[in-house]
Amino acid sequence: MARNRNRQPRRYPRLTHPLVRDPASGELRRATWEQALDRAAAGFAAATGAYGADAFGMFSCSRATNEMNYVAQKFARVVMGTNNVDSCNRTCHAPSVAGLSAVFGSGGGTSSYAEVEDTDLIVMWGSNARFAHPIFFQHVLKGIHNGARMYAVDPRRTSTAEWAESWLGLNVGTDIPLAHAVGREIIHSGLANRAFIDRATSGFEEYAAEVEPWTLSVAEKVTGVPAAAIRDLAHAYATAERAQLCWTLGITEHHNGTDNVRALINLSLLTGHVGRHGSGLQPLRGQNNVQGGGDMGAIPNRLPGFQDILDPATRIKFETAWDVVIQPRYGLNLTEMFEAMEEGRLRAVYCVGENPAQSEADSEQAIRRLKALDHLVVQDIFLTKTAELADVVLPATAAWCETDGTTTNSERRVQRVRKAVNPPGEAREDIDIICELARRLGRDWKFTDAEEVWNELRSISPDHFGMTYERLEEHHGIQWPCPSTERLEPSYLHGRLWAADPALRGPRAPFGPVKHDPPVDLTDERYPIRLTTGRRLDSYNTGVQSGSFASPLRRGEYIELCPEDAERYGVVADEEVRVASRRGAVVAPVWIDPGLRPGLAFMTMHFPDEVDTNALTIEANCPIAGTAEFKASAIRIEKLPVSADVRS
Ligand SMILES: Nc1nc2c(c(=O)[nH]1)N[C@H]1C(S)=C(S)[C@@H](COP(=O)(O)OP(=O)(O)OC[C@H]3O[C@@H](n4cnc5c(=O)[nH]c(N)nc54)[C@H](O)[C@@H]3O)O[C@H]1N2
Ligand SMILES: Nc1nc2c(c(=O)[nH]1)N[C@H]1C(S)=C(S)[C@@H](COP(=O)(O)OP(=O)(O)OC[C@H]3O[C@@H](n4cnc5c(=O)[nH]c(N)nc54)[C@H](O)[C@@H]3O)O[C@H]1N2
Ligand SMILES: [Mo]
Repeated sequence: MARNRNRQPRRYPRLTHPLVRDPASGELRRATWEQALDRAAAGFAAATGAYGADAFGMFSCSRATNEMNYVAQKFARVVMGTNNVDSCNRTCHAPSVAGLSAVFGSGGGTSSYAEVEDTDLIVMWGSNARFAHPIFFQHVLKGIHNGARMYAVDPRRTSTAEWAESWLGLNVGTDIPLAHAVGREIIHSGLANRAFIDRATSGFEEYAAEVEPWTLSVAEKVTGVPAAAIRDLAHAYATAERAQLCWTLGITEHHNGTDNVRALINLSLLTGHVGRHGSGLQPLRGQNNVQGGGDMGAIPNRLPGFQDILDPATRIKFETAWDVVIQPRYGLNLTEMFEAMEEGRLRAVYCVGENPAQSEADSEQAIRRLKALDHLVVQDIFLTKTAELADVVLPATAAWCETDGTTTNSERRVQRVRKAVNPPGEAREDIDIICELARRLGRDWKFTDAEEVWNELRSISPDHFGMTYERLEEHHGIQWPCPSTERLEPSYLHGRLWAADPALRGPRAPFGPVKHDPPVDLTDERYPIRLTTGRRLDSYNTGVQSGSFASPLRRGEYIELCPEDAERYGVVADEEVRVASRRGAVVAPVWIDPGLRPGLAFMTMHFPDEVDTNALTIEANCPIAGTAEFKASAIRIEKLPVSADVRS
């Protein structure tokens, strides 16, 4: 059988000089900065000149600094005149932001990392933090050491679940039934926090009616989790003095991701586990600065400081500061921009530090749409698959070691990053490149350094006003909100909900009576296996950055199956099989994981040049947040004819 043991991922060349597509040969050729910038700017001007400002879209980099994201969204809004700006938040935690904002008015996680060390219960729901958030997980381990209990809710018995007191191995896409059964059990056992519900929430009766049919035994049938384990989680969560409910993509990357998030928030409202030290909600964010990118306004519906574009007073403030008229409507999000490419409404894209040709669900469709653009400019540190499709490729510095600035982590903590090494070749800072393009398109922008950008942001974002670079150094990072230069706010959000004085309590937090809605890509006789996709500790996203080092510890892509399924399909470890979904097919070797359950398979997204997992996934999007259902596809596996071995 074909063996893949020694496969190593593709290494991407670091970009050291600009590239421009030669019209005669169709090839990307080395160009001077002047040539590349002129060509990039001319293409943007041509597209918007012919089709209007909304024919332009910007993808902003969640690996880069806050300052870069601030300048990027300002470029879209001020230079190009559109709110079409977004980032990778759309593919991961947009449902968390949408759900939290709808309930609390703010999209940030409510607690701090340190609070998991000082709590009584940690619930890791759809999160493999041991692999994907190893720094946060150190705090979790300290919490367990300090006596906290931990529960894990995940279809797979993950490395995170290994540390838990109880693992609830649910069927993919059944989180709402599970959460509703937990809620019903809490209500029926008289463990709901009536005082908190009465004083700080709304919509309890409607919620109680919605969860009423979800008895433990009904939920057991739908979720696959034993009734006793559901009951145990309900009692542990409701009776804990303090509890942290943490979630990630197992909750959000579904066609109903925002509803899933609401189902979890409901549990915190039911028990009062929010707005106090040690009790809160932690959506552990994805890329190192995806929180900051959104905070800086690199999203289509918010201006910097998470201020709503639809609010006229906010718009006037920014219009005055930026000397521009801001469109009084939300722009297109990343998902909608891809749909607009298909329909010919979006003609030019400026893609900074994103690799959508490999990270979007249904990659064949995504590549076709990118190819249909009149003008694609990619600004990256490596020659990615997306860059290979571009008209102009601009080499940037790597934010994490070659630039100055700040980033914001998932506990809302803004921290300094500093330039440690010089960039290779002719690579230039992201902010400088954007300003060069702005100058060619009529705005004479020049920032002396990142601090000047930051101070401009501070002047128009009350949540950041108190964070001078000096104070960020002094306090080793500061969490937002930080409206004053004199004091620091509590490390957790929404303490107002507990205020004795109703006038200080602010708006009530509404329960969300959401309904179960199973995955869109149904399993059937032809596609009997549920495929879920995710991450491993040793690799990063589409592998562009992590692919550049070779490690004997790292295995490439596999289709992971449980031993029973391997036997059922007559396949053995390392055997190459064809994996097919309703959208595409790939060939991958088999890995046997006893942590999976029958009918469930797992693949990563880390080695798309070798095995393009996203050729299989479905672009079924959450209507509220636009996030695709990466976590639930239907597949089948087929044995390959013996002659196929020859290819390896
Ligand atoms: N090492 C490493 N770390 C990373 C990354 C990386 O690529 N590599 N990427 C970063 C990014 S961008 C992000 S967004 C985060 C993501 O961090 P995580 O969300 O923790 O990572 P995933 O592995 O994508 O998914 C988490 C878990 O969801 C489970 N799951 C699947 N379907 C369901 C379901 O229906 N219900 C429930 N409850 N769970 C389900 C999966 O089995 C998986 O264990 O990680 C960040 N950190
Ligand atoms: N099947 C499947 N697909 C998924 C997911 C899944 O769970 N399953 N998860 C989704 C999620 S959560 C995410 S976040 C996306 C990730 O999707 P992407 O963001 O498209 O993928 P990355 O590989 O993280 O690409 C980031 C790019 O930024 C570049 N970069 C890094 N630093 C800098 C810098 O300082 N400046 C510039 N200009 N560029 C820089 C890197 O070289 C890289 O090309 O994938 C999504 N796709
Ligand atoms: Mo992400």
